[in-house]
Amino acid sequence: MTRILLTRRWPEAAERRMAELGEVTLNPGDQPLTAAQMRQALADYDVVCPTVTDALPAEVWPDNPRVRALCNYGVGVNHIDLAAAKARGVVVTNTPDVLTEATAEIALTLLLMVARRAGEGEREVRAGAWTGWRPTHLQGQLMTGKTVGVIGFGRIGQSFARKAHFGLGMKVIYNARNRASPEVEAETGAVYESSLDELIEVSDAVSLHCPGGAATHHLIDATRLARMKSTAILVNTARGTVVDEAALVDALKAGSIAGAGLDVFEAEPKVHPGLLDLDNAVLLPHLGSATVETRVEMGMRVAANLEAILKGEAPGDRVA
Ligand code: 8YV
Repeated sequence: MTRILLTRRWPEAAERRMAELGEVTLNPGDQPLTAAQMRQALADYDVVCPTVTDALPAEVWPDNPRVRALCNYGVGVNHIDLAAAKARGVVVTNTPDVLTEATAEIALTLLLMVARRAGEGEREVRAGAWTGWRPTHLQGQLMTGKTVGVIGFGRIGQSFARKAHFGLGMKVIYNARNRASPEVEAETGAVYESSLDELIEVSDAVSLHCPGGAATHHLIDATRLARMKSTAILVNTARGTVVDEAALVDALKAGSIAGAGLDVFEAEPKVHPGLLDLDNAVLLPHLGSATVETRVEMGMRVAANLEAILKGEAPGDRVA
């Protein structure tokens, strides 16, 4: 019987589906594995299904791993050293597509929350500090008709562009390693900008949709933050490491940008203490894919990948 480990709690329907594929070990306490527990898991199981909270660097691998597949629950795989897995003949899969809309929705949520000062307003009401309507109260910025710069133009970046352009009437420009096809540009309403710095300078809001990892580490640093308009908003639903969090705190404090909406952080679940005091930052606990439908579908996608692997077929979402 194939020994399968789910490192965290999954929605019940998805856990049941995984149990049809082998002898499944669940994590009812939902505590993240330590590095030592992960090393042991790689030695004891045929299949490990990690999440973003499981670090899998080269050093964690035991000498004689039993694991043949890492079926990640999530699309981002920056927490897994893919070369180290590959070197050991281990197949790695992820769960694209099913979380695209949910993550794009969270980016839009953050954009509007920051622009319309929704976090501040909510805190004020709950604190009993609201003194009533007045013309000068908590004036934010209209996003309709403004320019949003999208950095990274995969499925989530494209979905966000569509929602911002066709939903909010925003002008969308994007920068990515590869320019999208004319069909995709037409269908998303997005215009390619070959210069990242130019995109950053002209945008009223910048939304990050690139992968994490070394190639994008601190892509948004103090210099790029300084290039942004003083009225601009930064939204990060990608990976915390894409933004230099300390530099962002400085920029927000100095008012060199207007605000930031963050769903991801450099050292999750730790949040830079400077961010906690800032009214112009909206902070969410990595909720990008957190809808009931999406989290079940992510599990089903893992199951589909694993089923293919167990049959000796190529899994749909192989990343290594
Ligand atoms: C997931 C995400 O919930 O899929 C991703 O890459 O960032 C999240 O939406 C998380 O990664 C689960 O592993």
